[in-house]
Amino acid sequence: MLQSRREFLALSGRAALLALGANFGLPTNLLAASPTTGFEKPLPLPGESGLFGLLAPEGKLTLTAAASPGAFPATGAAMLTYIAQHKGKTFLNPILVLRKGQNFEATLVNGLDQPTIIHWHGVEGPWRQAGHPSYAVGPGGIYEYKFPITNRAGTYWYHPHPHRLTAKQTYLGLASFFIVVDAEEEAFSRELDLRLGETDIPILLQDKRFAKDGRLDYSPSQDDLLMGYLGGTVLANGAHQPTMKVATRLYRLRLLNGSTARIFNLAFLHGKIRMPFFLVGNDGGFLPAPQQLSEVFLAPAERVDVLLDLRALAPGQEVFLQNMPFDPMHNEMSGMTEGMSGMEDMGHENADGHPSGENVTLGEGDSFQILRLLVERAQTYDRQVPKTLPTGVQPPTGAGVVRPIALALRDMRVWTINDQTFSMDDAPIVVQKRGPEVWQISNAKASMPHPMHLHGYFYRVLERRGSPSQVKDRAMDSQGRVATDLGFKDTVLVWPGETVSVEIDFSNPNYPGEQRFLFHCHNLEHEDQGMMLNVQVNG
Ligand SMILES: [Cu+2]
Repeated sequence: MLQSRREFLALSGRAALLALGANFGLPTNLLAASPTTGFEKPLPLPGESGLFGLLAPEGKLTLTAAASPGAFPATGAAMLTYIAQHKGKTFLNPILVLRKGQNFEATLVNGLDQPTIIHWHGVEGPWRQAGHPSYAVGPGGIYEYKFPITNRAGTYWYHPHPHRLTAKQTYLGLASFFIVVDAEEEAFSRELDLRLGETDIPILLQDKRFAKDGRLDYSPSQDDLLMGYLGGTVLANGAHQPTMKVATRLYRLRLLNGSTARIFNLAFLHGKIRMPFFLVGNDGGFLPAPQQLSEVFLAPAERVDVLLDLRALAPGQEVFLQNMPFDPMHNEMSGMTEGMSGMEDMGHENADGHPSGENVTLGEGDSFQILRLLVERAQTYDRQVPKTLPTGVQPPTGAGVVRPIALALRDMRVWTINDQTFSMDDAPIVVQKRGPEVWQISNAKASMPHPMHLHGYFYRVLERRGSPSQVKDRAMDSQGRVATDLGFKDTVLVWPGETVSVEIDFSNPNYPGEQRFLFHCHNLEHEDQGMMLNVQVNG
């Protein structure tokens, strides 16, 4: 495996860069302070203020993107956050909670030393409200947002989207949840006695590298830009191997992969036993019905909304949210060498083959623990996972203009969509008529998985063809769809060799005039390197 990796590096002349030896894990002085057993610090939970505080805005909100000293839970270093004041309280990266039908009004203040703009990921709004990079504002600049919330109830999020700076700014801290609620969703929560921040927990998963002083280190090599920037430490709500104290009842966990590149394969383990869990929602809100699973892939930008039943456990017992082994399928070299994986090995050795104590990294498909749920108390809880979910989801029809989309690597150097890369002023995809289209997104065999995101609209997944066995094994129907393909998606993971057909309804009447949205890979290194196209939707 490493052999072929090195062949690639030698071919591309990048071996020297790898040998520089970035620090992949927590700084050693910090590791010494927190024993490697881990799981001692509490999971940062969304409270009434502070980092990830719950903020249901009344009136206009100001979000200032700036460095916040001491804010980073893992090390106590500075991190970038969106800072907001609301009703006398200060919030950092507030978890915004909006009601469907409400007007959302916000001012972005750029307190950074470079351009920025906020993208409300999965939140419907006309393109000027959606954080297109052409609207990025410079240091000290402001941008005004105002639009009605028309989404289904669900777990959305927000992060920066300036061209070529999306990965860096998101990585350095600018990311949080945007939760939409409605009456049906509230009835569901009442029925299961769920409360946001207590038994309904948003959890942001991100992998990171650190500088020696504990600050986040975003310094991708040329190779990282091609493959994605992986970190050796996986954080939940900014904390490394935290513990959440729980009772013997049902919990709702809203898991968001906010990593720039890492794909997770998540499971809940009690000892060696995999706890079954119920997938109830994904990117675009509730599924038609709960799906019982034992593991789930979660690519960058995807969300899963799961119910976990802890009633079979006793106080003192624990469950770990864990990454389960899988093939990350970095097959970009398979034209020359078969059967290799890739990045997951590069941290263990320098490019010259000598083991390096510094470069301890986590392979994408490795097994590792992320979060501990520790049962603290017994509780009488008699609610049941419902058979159906609140909002009716009509099955997709598969009708509409068919548009083939090809994802590939050009000259071993740059990822392309239909052999093109991003140009701010061009719109290679033009939706002539505001109706349904079927996009057949094909990923080359010599490739890597690409989580493809569309702004402004949702996908309905129609089918998966040519799926690798680890995906095919999870198919729920003859179309090859997996559980997370049901319902509405804004980011769809396309594995090497796979063709994923999605239906997109472009007839949103709330977007007046010509629109210019984005279609891009949410491996943010890929996006910043140009794996992104403008999509013009005619008025
Ligand atoms: Cu990609």
